[in-house]
Amino acid sequence: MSLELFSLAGKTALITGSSRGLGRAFAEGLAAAGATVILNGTNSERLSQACKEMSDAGMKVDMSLFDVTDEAAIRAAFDRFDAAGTQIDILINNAGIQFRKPMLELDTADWQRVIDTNLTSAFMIGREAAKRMVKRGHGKIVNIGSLTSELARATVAPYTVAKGGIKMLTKAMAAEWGEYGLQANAIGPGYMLTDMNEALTSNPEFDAWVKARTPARRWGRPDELIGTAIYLCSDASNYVNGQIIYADGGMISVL
Ligand code: GCO
Repeated sequence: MSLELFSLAGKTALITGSSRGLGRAFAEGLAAAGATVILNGTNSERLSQACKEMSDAGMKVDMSLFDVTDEAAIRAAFDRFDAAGTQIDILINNAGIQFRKPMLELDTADWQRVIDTNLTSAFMIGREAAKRMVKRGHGKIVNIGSLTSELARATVAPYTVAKGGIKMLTKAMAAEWGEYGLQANAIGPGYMLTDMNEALTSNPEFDAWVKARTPARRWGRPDELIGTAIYLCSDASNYVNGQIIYADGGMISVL
């Protein structure tokens, strides 16, 4: 048995929401494992900058600008991949937003926007990728869940519901696509040091709560998710399907 099992050499990975945060960490990690990575986002300037930085660092990288909630744009992106002969071997459905407000005050439009971005997008993009992966008899889909895939926190209901849905969508993907040689799994990050959580990390009470509630007694860094991502995107996990792996410093395992 060699570490070749974890190599992504010759593979192409599409990572949604990857110009910054967790998505950028996944992109750099998979590139370091040998993959060609395709960055995705909706901000052309930020995406181009990320692409340049990674290319200048010697990584094999490309970019695909599309809104993960726009079905026509998703289909057009995959048509472009087909026309260019680009085979998406790995999909990481990472794109997501957060919107913190108590449900009694929450507008339905804001609820729907979070569900569309964090959950329905993973279905739509997963479907387009799987249509092609099924024909080839192999493919890896990694959906990004959350601690809120299991536990609810007040004021983040749409995010929680979407991430709970991500856990079950992952199982549904395994149920329907496992027989065609695809593996669909999920990663459940803990409280990570990202832009999305800036309002929390800069709140002394919340910061203290995270550190007291987490066995590791600290926030996680985006790069600490890379090993789990490489494992789930590589041949090392070919008999793992429908699972969610929590990289959360132990938080979800303790009261
Ligand atoms: C929040 C946070 C969490 C984390 C992460 C935890 O407001 O509670 O944004 O949702 O981001 O998802 O796993």
